[in-house]
Amino acid sequence: MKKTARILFFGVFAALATVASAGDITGKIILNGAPPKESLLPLDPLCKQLHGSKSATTRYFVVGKGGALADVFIHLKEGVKNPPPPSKKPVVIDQKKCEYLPYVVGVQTGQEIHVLNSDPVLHNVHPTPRVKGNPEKNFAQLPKGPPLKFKYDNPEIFIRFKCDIHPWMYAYVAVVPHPYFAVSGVDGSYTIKNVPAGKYTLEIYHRRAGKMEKEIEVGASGKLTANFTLNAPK
Ligand SMILES: [Cu+2]
Repeated sequence: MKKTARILFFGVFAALATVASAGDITGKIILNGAPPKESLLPLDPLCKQLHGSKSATTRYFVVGKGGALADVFIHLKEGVKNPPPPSKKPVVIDQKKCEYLPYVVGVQTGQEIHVLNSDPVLHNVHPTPRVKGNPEKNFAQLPKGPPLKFKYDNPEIFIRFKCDIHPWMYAYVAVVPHPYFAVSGVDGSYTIKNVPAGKYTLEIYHRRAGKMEKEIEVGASGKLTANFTLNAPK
């Protein structure tokens, strides 16, 4: 085989091997038992106006059909080797009707978080990390003002983002050192894409229902299902 042909041959082989050695992890998170009742948000008149006739409640347990549990952070706690660099695409959190949307997000260390203000009211964005080296910051943000940008170099689950003007406004950001994470949707399901073959500890973390973990192995054939059931607090 000529040298160029050989390089091409091995190039194609390597590309195929790369494709074949990564898989998606999918699953569903169920809450077992009835969640505690949510509380009404103590909206001020301006924020109340944005909600119209609808009231707003805390979002401690967002539960759908059959106990499907949203806002669970799922990530590979152990076993990731040589993670790729963080995506240049920021994770976006918006402020709408004086609430953070989404309530829970994941981000890779070094990846930017952009906080928008779609409201016609002033907010301030005040993350309060507890891990050393993750800076506490506090910025006012004008109505429909430019995005505020944040970035964390150290893993931390969760960093609380709050608004000091509206003391009911919270969002929770999970920072991990790789891109293999997801947050469950309103149907309780999640997908972590393109996980390299290998053995891992998969952890799920819901702020109120707690944590669980499973040892998993992503094989060369890809596709792995990992479902979890968390118990509602008594
Ligand atoms: Cu606010």
